[in-house]
This record gives sequence, C-alpha cells and structure tokens, in this order.
Amino acid sequence: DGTYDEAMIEAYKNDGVEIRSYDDIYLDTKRLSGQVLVDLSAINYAIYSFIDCEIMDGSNPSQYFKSIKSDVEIENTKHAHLKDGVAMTKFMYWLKTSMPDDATECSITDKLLSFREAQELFTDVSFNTITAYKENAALMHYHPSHEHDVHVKKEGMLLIDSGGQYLDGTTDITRTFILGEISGTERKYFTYVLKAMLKMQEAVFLYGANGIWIDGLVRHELWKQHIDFQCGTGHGVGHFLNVHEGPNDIRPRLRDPRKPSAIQEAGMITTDEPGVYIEGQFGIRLENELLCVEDIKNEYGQWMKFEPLTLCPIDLDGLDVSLLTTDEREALNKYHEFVRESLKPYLTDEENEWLKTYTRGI
Ligand SMILES: [Mn+2]
Repeated sequence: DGTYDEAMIEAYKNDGVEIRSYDDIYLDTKRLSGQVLVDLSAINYAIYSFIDCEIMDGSNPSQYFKSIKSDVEIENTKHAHLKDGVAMTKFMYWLKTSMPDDATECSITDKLLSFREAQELFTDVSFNTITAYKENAALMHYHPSHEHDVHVKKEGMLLIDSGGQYLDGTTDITRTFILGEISGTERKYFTYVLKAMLKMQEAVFLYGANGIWIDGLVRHELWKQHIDFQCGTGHGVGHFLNVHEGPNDIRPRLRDPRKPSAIQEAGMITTDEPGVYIEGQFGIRLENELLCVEDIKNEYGQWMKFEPLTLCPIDLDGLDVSLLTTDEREALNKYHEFVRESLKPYLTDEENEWLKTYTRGI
C-alpha cells in the first residue's frame, strides 16, 4: 500500500520474503493446507479459527536461532557491555562520593541516564529504570514517579535495575547499593543473594542442562535459608532488541506447559538475577548477564560454563564476608579483577583509585 520502502521490499524479495497487507493474514490463513506450525500461545482467536488444516503446536523456530548469538553479535555485545560498565561504574562512583543531600529516586535515575547518554551508539534505555529506595525495593516492578518522588538519604539500600540500548547491543543490570548504615539482616540477605548469583555465574554443567535445572542450582542458595523470590532467575536478552527474549528462561517451572525448558546452548546470553524481597522493609537483587560457552569435552560429554558480560562492581559495603566460602570469595575476587582491568582505560585516575578499593580482594 505504499507505506513500505521499495528497496526494503526488493531486499526481502531476494531473501524469498513477500510483503503483504496487514489484514491479508486472515484470508491467507484460510488457504493454508497440509500441516502448519502454529504457536497457540501467541496467536489470536480469529487467526486460529481461520486455520482449516492440521495444526502442529510449537514455538517459532526463529526464536531459538535468534537466541544463539553469532560471533559478530557476541563481539558487539561485549563492546556494548564495556560502555554500559563504564557508565554504571562512573555512576556508582558518583553515588558513593558525590550524591547530593537532596537526591531523589528520580534525580538519581536522571543522573544514571546521563552517564549512559555519554557512551557512543547509545540510543535509549532498554526498559524503564527501576530505582527503588529502602522498602520501595520490596515491590518487584516498582518505578519511581515524579508525582511521588522519594528522598534518598545516606543510609539503607538503593536497588537499581536498568539497561541500555546501544546500536551494538542491549544490556540489563541490577545492583543494590549501600548508601550508609544497614541492618545485620540486610547484610545477611545481601550476602545470600550474592551467593545465589555466583552459583549460576560459576556453574559447570554437562550439555543438555535446561533452565529449570539451573534455576534450582541458584535458588537452592536461598532455599537453604527458607527464603524464595516470586519471579524467574533469568531470561534471554536480545541483540539491540527485546531486553526479554526467549526461549532461554531460567525459572522454577514452565511458563507454558507445552513448551519445554530450553537447553543452554553456547552463544546464548542469559541474565542471572536472584533476589530477596521482604515486604515493607527492603529488596535486594543482583544481576549479571552471562554468555554460555563450551568448556572441555571428555568421556562424560561436552561440559558447558558461563562467562560474565556485565562490568560493574558488586557493592562490597553490603557483604558479610564470614558467610562466604573460599570458593565464593575467589569467584568474587576473580569477577572484580575482570571488572577493574576491563574498565581501567576508560576511567579517570580518581575513579580508578576508588575502583581499586571497591574491587579489592576479600
Ligand atoms: Mn533482567
């Protein structure tokens, strides 16, 4: 109908794709014959009722192909994470050293945005930033609002779940920052959340492990303490696309009982984001994005592991180091060394000096 660019239509035609008018789908659906693959959880009833042949219910295979990133996408994504890490770490330095006394959830959100905007190829946030102070962080999908802006003081915890869309990749990161005094309970739970996050980041598993298996591994760290959280542990992330992308969910049960939990494949990018939410008191969440890669292969099969992509310190001010095992301390130190060395060329001398303290070995 003339709303499409001619060159685009031509390019699609060369790839065997024909552009049709939007409403043609209903009559075209009626003309289908033989067997058709339909994702019954993703179509409307009108389309369903027009199908007059055998239906095979299943996911669109393109979802799976898309979730396995190409070498170029992986290289670009790493670059996007480097820039996002520079922005997040400069922001953390500001938060820890220069946050003004009249700071609010909204003013802090704007400040974080300004650090992302300074990065090349930044286009927008990848979702509305969740900046949640103290008990607001216990509400899982909280967003700050100008109508009810909240004063942020130099005490307690501040949870920020945010991300950026860059032309070379999409990011999603959560950090819980310690702004001053916190209670012993908060410190204990902060440390348990870190233990759970490290479980996935450090996981080694035989090829074939799916999202339910990995969820159990992570959640067990919290279940040992008889605490749980009412959401998934992780999700796939698109490449300059949706910040939530299937099928590589990490969650305790299937979203749709007809779709099996996806197996982790090399090249998938998945978030690792356990949390603890205590109503009326506080919320703690830590989130890194992980790239699934092949480990060694031996007589047991192909071993798999994860590489962290996210580059920002975990706030050591929230930790009770005595609750960590030697392995956990080594894993955190290894991650912090990776953060420090990766970001070093892009930070000022003052920021690097500060970063040394916040990535120190524990
Ligand atoms: Mn996420």
